[in-house]
Amino acid sequence: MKLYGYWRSSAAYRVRIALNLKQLSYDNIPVHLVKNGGEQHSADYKALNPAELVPTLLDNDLSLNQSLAIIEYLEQQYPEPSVLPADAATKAQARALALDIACDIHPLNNLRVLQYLTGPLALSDKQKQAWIIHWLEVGFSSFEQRLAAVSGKFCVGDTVTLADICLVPQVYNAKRFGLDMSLYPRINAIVEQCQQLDAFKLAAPEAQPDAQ
Ligand SMILES: N[C@@H](CCC(=O)N[C@@H](CS)C(=O)NCC(=O)O)C(=O)O
Repeated sequence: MKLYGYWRSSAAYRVRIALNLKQLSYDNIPVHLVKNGGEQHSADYKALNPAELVPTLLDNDLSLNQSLAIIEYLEQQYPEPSVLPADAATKAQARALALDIACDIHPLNNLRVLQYLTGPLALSDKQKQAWIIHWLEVGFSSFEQRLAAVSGKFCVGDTVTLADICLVPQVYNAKRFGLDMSLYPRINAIVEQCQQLDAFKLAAPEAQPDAQ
């Protein structure tokens, strides 16, 4: 398998965690999101992924985008260890938390959105920062509240699920953007648990060969 990603991309980070949990080897192909105007916009990469976003996973003839679709594909192909609970209700809870991050938090602070704010919309850096923190606070405070009902050692009970796979990269992003994390004790405790695990350690941005 080949994973086109970027060390700081939280969506690629999700896929790296899942590949590591399942102990799958892969070739890491860096796509630099900033250098030369962003390699995701190059003709070669556009041919692979017309959305001009990372990650993209190649598995023989299959080319897949969307980190959660990639992880669900890995889950079906390589079911052990599972990252989705077997029980229907618990599985849906894990998916819902993952989607809270992947659909409702992450896209608002994605690079191209921020570039549009300060480019065509001519917002200042201060306004951009206010936008980033506002949407992170909205998303993290509801996520923190939801955890009260479902979390154990991890987001849903005591086993790593898709929700943790999404949470850890999003917290990495939030810290990079300067969010005050002291308001989210449940999130912090879960991230600390995850970071004890090799699969998470090896997937960390700073551990990637393209990290600068
Ligand atoms: N929903 C997509 C999001 C992909 C995405 O937004 N990737 C970001 C990096 S985390 C990206 O490639 N950004 C480049 C850009 O905005 O130009 C997924 O989960 O794979």
